[in-house]
Amino acid sequence: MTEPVETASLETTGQGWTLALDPSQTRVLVNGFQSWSEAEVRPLTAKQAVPLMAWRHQQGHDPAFLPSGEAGVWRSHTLIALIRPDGGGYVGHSLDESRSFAHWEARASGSQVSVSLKVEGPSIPIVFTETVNVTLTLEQLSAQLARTMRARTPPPLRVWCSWYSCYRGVTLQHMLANAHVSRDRALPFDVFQLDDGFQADLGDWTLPSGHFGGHARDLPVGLSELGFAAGIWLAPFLAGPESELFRTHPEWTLKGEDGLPLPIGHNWGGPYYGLDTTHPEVLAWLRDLAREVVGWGYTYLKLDFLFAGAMPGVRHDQSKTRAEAYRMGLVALREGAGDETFLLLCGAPLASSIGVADAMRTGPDVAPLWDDESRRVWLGDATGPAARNAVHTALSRWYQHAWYQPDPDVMIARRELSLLSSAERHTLLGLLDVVGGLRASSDPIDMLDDEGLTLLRRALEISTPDRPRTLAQSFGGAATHFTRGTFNLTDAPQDGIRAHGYREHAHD
Ligand code: 9PG
Repeated sequence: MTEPVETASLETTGQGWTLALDPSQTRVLVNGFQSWSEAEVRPLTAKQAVPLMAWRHQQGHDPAFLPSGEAGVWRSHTLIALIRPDGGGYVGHSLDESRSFAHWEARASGSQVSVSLKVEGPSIPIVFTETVNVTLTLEQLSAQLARTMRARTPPPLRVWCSWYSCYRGVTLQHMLANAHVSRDRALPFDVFQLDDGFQADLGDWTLPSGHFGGHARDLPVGLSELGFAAGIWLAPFLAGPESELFRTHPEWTLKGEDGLPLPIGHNWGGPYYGLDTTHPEVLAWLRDLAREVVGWGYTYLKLDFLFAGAMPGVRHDQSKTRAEAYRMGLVALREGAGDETFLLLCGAPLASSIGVADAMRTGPDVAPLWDDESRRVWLGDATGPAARNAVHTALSRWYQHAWYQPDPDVMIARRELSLLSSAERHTLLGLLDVVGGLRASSDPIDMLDDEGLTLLRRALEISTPDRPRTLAQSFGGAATHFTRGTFNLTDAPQDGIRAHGYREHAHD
């Protein structure tokens, strides 16, 4: 039996639909929980991967609503789309994620498809509708969510980021040296952004690390003399187990049922804790932190590992939903940073950030290699750093340009210290072009020869977001067929496009 499909917005905490769609002819578009979680476009009968390692469930996914791990069952956050071979189909979309999370599931059942929605938190307006054009309907509903949540989409910036060349070894000198060379080569960067490595520990943001060779507050003046704005990375919701922050305020962390601080992820060689963003003292500390860093001269903050504010656990104010707790922490950071400061969020729940974020990482980290196949295929984890993972997920979130400026992560134009082929570098360039949004590079500038500099200059050209020509076809489980060009994310040539390649369509 086929039930009628709602076309008007309705307030709900849960709902189910049975659709007259042939599962073997249907594709599904899903959106993962946070920046690094997978987004994709797959045959409905295929299997949604879930990481084998439990510790990856917190850091790359929502542990309270994991990917299914089952063939024919697809879970998605905020929205879901089912696509027929003619490009029509169904779109389900939440229209407010400021206090609630919308959990969608599509299931192949016999000769039909069933869709269910469960809302975690107070009831929200949603739309579930049939359409002749999934792409356009998804864009329209995403834009509607953006309007309701008062999305900020300031002009995109061009950013040099220290992470993908210095990693945690970054020094004050590295930053200034790259800024110098960029000025000498007249590279059109707006911001030089210091990433992880300058700080003594997670949470101890105002104490420098031993190797940094100065203090983060010393950098903005030097950058400003070279004509660049200053940006800085923080993971403001985290506390390292050895940090001053954790030692002095263990009561500020998210707790387990046993009342003890709850480790919520594993990186930097060990576990770490998350701050309880419903605690008034934590909120005051977050406001002060953002205000202090802006006071040092930073006008651009990359706020990372923000999923920590939304993990399941016991909070000071137990009346708050996870979505509310997250948003309280985020709003505190915005209040401290001020309205003028540019906030790029990363590792962050996506739709719940609309209206506070200026920009958002919409995929996992790029890396100077194409694929980490052992982790992706054999461990079921496509959230790790790899060019393929970044391209795959950021392309499949193209419609999110209404929510914030998308950041598909950095271009890698260098040939040294990189395993990427020329075709793969051009695929990254194609990604930046079709996604629009932020432009970033992390190459050591003096490592670039003329060819590298030309590639970098092209990567820094701002573009308007493109849209898929079709979602009914894909070369590699993502939105790959755009109006400006086609991506081949598979390991074999497709339609004359090299493996891992991008073919721009002739303009006519
Ligand atoms: C700094 C980096 C860079 C980078 C961010 C983020 O899932 N993980 O284990 C995981 C760890 C680090 C990571 C992403 C995912 O990188 O995306 O740009 O700022 O932190 O430590």
